[in-house]
Amino acid sequence: MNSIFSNKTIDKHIFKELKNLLLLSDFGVVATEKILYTFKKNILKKNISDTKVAIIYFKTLLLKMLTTSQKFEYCCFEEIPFVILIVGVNGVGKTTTAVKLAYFYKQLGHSVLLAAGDTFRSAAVDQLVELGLTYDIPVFSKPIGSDSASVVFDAVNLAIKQEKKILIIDTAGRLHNKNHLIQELQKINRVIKKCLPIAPQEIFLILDAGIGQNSIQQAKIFSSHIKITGSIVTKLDGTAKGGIIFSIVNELMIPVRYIGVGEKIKDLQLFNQKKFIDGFFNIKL
Ligand SMILES: Nc1nc2c(ncn2[C@@H]2O[C@H](COP(=O)(O)OP(=O)(O)OP(=O)(O)O)[C@@H](O)[C@H]2O)c(=O)[nH]1
Ligand SMILES: [Mg+2]
Repeated sequence: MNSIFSNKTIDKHIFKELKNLLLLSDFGVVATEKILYTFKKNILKKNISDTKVAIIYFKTLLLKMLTTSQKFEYCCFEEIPFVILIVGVNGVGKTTTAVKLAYFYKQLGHSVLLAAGDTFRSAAVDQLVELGLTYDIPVFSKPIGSDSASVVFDAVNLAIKQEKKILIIDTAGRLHNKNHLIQELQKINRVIKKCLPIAPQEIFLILDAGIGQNSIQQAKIFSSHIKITGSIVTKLDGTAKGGIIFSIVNELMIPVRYIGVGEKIKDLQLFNQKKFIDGFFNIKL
């Protein structure tokens, strides 16, 4: 961004270079066209020729785009237990993120229970139990092969009985195009509601920033079957440019709530739009 805006004046090349850069940074065609259309229109209308002015306008435009689409009720944990269901395709970081989230809330002083809803993969329960032991967070689990919905049913009842403030349910990775797996997720959702009609208060879709625009297809299909309340974009510490966040927020109107920035327990951050956009430029507004 800085090198594109390093010229003294605005000319037609800048629009083309911006378009290429946004596409290469995973903004996707729809968000890229929308951003450039508004940028170009206003630059020409307001007769802006100074790149310093243009860069400030461009940053403001990006920020506005994220903030207007990024509306959500922030959870206040009034109703307890506050149930968070973690969903997503294989390997995107669901289990790690569930534990990072649990740790994050624990540090804020909340009582948290984790539930091992992934009963498919042989190592899945062990992975969660081990992480729970490491960070002193209780984990409810049943042996591998148990019905996932029955684990969830017992976990919600236990969280109610023990008056836990937050219950975070990890689930098995499922391909968005495998119908029976998506139906199983709907069943888990129904079972939670049976125990606690207002729950799950949050359904977080975990998306891997490293796979770029493929995430959009995943998010479209998941949200056509289950009400996703927010997304957590992981692996932003890698080579991913992060433009995918604009597509998620703009095209799908799914707010990005947290971002994963590494493999360590503290590598989870509340998504901050302004900080995120600043990261594209290395220049503060
Ligand atoms: N660099 C980096 N790695 C991450 C991040 N989040 C998760 N990972 C890594 O991604 C890998 C998969 O993480 P898991 O949490 O096991 O993923 P999952 O979605 O639960 O996987 P399945 O249960 O097999 O579907 C692990 O090696 C994690 O350490 C992140 O934000 N940054
Ligand atoms: Mg997992």
